[in-house]
Amino acid sequence: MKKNFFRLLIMAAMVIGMTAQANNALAAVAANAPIINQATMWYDDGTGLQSVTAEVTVTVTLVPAAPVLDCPVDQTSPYTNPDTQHTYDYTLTAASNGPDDYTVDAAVTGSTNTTLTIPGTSEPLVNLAPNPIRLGATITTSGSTATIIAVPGDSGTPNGSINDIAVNDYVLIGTEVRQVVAITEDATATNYIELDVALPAAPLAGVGVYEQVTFTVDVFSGLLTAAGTDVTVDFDVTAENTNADSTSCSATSTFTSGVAVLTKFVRNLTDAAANTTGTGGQNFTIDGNGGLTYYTGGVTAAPSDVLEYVLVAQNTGSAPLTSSQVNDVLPIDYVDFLGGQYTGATDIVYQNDLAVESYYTQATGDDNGQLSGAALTVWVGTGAAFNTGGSIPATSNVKAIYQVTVKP
Ligand SMILES: [Ca+2]
Ligand SMILES: [Ca+2]
Ligand SMILES: [Ca+2]
Repeated sequence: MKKNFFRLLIMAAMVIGMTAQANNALAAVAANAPIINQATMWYDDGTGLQSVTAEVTVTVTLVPAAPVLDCPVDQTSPYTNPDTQHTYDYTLTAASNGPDDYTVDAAVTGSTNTTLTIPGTSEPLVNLAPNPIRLGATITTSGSTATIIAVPGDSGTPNGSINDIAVNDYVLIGTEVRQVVAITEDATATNYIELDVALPAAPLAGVGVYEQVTFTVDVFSGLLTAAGTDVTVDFDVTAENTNADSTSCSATSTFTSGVAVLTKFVRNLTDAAANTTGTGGQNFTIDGNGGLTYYTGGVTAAPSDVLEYVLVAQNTGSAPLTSSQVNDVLPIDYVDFLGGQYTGATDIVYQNDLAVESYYTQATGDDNGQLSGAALTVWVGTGAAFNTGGSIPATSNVKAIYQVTVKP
């Protein structure tokens, strides 16, 4: 009699010892699993063999572990406005042996050439609801198939989930992610989780079943402070459980910046000598005429001389310039526009970034160039059309060319 009673005590002690030890290592048993031990005592009280039983149930405690966060790769795109945005994808996977609440946070850790670190500008946005989010988890017992996973009960009245793993949840088992299509709950016996697609093999006992969710984080450029220099935003995304075990991802968003430099060159086509005092000379080939030098200053002109202007729109930045157009206001008190000078009796020459020429009229609406009163407009760059500016690639230039006559 004494011996049996002693055995019961030993069993209870073993169970308690086991769970206490589990707190220091990765759990092999699911939280909330009921460990039921029953002892029986046999004796003869003179009327024959009798028995009494004693039962003790121990509920396995939660062993918290830092969640697993799959980190995205860095993103780069052209800066277009202060809310230029990158959206990053994350996967958050539970790692505790039972349900735990995870808080996801995002914060800028460093930035350059942007107002982003100034309060009131757009901080990264975590698109996860609810946040904190509860993720379920359990650990297999024996008896699984490849699609029906055997796990302990969660010691409660059936409530539509097993350790917060419910139908439609995604779970990671080994290296496989599956969706839950059905569960079978039982307060005291083995519970079952049915998967949408079979695993490669039935899991043995002791394999984690961890709920997984995906979410996105939006990262913004903030206001560019120096054109032509890229904006970089370094940020961390951190997921933390209720025990403050956390996992972080660091990433860098780069927003590239183009910068436009417009330079105006001129040459006196009538009087070559008037160009000898020119400064800032550069040679251009225009509509088949090569080798002529144009100047940024110092050119002289007499009444009735013909001048040719070359407007060079240059992108010295690292990103395309979009919506590009060149506008020039003619000094009509002194000059008259001189049309019909180019191929096909056209009025304006356009050279793209590969020096391929197009010829435009001064009329409005028929092509990418027009003269309206004193205002000359050329819509330039790749994809340009009438009234629509195009894109000038990084470190390249385009040109618009036209002629005027000095008033007599
Ligand atoms: Ca339950
Ligand atoms: Ca869940
Ligand atoms: Ca035109």
